[in-house]
Amino acid sequence: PFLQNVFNNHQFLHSTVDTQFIDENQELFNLKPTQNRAQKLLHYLGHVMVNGPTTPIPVKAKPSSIDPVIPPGTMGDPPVGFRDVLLRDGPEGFAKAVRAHQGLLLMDTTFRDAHQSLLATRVRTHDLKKISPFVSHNFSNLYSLENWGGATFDVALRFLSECPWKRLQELRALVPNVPFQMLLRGANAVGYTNYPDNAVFKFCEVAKENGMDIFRVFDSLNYLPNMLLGMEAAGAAGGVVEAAISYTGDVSDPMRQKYSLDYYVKLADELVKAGTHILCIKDMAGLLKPQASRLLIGSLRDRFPDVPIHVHTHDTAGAGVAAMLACAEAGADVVDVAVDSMAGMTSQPSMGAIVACTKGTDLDTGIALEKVFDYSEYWEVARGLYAPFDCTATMKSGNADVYENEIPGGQYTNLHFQAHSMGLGNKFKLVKKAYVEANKLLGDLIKVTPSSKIVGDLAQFMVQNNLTRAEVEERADELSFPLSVVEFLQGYIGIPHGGFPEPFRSKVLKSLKRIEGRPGASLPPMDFKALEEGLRTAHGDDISPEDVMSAAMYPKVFQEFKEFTANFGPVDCLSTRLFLDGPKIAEEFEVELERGKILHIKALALGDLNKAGQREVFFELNGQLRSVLVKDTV
Ligand code: 3PY
Ligand code: ZN
Repeated sequence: PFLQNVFNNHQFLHSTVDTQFIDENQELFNLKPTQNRAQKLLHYLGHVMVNGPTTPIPVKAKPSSIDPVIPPGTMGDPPVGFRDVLLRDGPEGFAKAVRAHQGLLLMDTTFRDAHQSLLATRVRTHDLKKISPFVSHNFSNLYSLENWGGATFDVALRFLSECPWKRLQELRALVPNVPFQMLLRGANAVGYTNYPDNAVFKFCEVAKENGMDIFRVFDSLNYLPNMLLGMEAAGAAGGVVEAAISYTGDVSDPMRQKYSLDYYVKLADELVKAGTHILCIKDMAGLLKPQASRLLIGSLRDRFPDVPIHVHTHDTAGAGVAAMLACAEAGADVVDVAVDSMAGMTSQPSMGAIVACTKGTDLDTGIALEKVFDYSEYWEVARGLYAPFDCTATMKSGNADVYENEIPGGQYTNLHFQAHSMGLGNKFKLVKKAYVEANKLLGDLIKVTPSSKIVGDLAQFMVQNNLTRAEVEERADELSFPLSVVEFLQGYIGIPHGGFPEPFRSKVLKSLKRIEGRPGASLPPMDFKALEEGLRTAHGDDISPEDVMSAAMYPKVFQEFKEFTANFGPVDCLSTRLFLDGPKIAEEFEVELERGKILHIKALALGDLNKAGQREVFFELNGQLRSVLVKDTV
């Protein structure tokens, strides 16, 4: 029977009622939860049909209408993997097993860094979930699957209207055997600035409870006190601690001595002394050439025979495979790769290439190449859904100029997008040159989130104001620098190797406050009780510990996320094309609201603009006519 409620009451929909209507028609407000959710979903679809995507689109391209096919090979229980070792033997036992393993181990970055680097971090849980059982069954011998942290936390909430914690929970349920790995920005957690210590600790605790295993901890200045804080937080949560040294410069170039072999080895000494389970070299820009790899990894291998070494790189210049093979030959236990169709350029080097090149050698990965092909085909098609975010719309190749500008993978893509969207597509070189100059002005920094953003902000400032490095230095006391640059000089993210640039710093700061030592040490602890109470007051009682953590990291973004879901409900059940573009008129489709609850929807028509600037959008929902009124904001 056709259920009468406010959502299909004509009078109500056309706003011809006053508040008395509620008193007189109480029965219309008896909504079942799923009915309510279904109506919200129609509201979302109607909204997208009228106003276009709810997330900013950098490229004028439509999501592909071809859906990826899940390859076969997911029957029965998945084979035992390294996560089983971790659960049985703990982090130390896991580290021992990794070190003792014969052959090269891989971390797959497809679920995190690959799409952060190529697709503006926009890959949705929906598409990750679909391929997860295949990964669990066919890639059970991975060291880990990197699927969380970095920019994914922020982007999920801000641009995909998804809860990042739910992503973690759902993937965990689908992949019980492969360790999950996240990128933790040390004292910056998954944000862009230092948080109070208790927020970092709590963040790791909740992440571990939700299924995270390995915490790759770095600091954007390699500032040891910040790194130690992140390591302690990950360790206290019971996670595997993977301390990561961010790599810049070129240890094989005797002319580049600020970040010398000795610098890295000494830092590694400190991290090993602090008890890291795994030691990582994080080459975020892809600067590690084969010769430098042999020197650096060879030295670390000799010095720490028992510590597993893990290497991360990006393929921006095109030498990623060569570098990772050199690292493996020099004694690295694990290297990072992305599946072929999500690899290359500013992403990680290709999984298929590494698997094929090591096949039959001492470094054999034990991964079946045919499975890599299947996995790659899924992503090749899935990638088409993200055409509006794909860097290949404008970026056609990698570029060895990264050895000069040292721009991290994800940022390289972002800056490229930005230059094109500002009509400076033919001036990207200028932006990159400014980045080099900005870096020199700031004293030659390690550049990775958030220090890379600070260098990028200064570079943009120089391009916009047509300033050379000499001019900026000379006029430092009178220019209005971006806030991020000023705060960096104040010490808000820590102290760079070699100290702050003088006299530049003093000229910019004048009498502004300077933070001594580790910034988090002087921040008051976060009051989680008060935060939770505030959230309950604002959004009702349905607030989880995970929500509290989201609000702790990104208060405004979380609030907007809650407002979004109050209006539209969760939208992660929609396919990516429907999420981005909505249905075409007369299109019929199914949406699984939750397990077993399937909605059959047909988009019927889009009404004319009414006097209030709204349009009525008509659907058929499980055979019944429904409509929603949507404000036309285009
Ligand atoms: C991040 O911090 O998100 C990074 O990927 C740094 O390399
Ligand atoms: Zn990276």
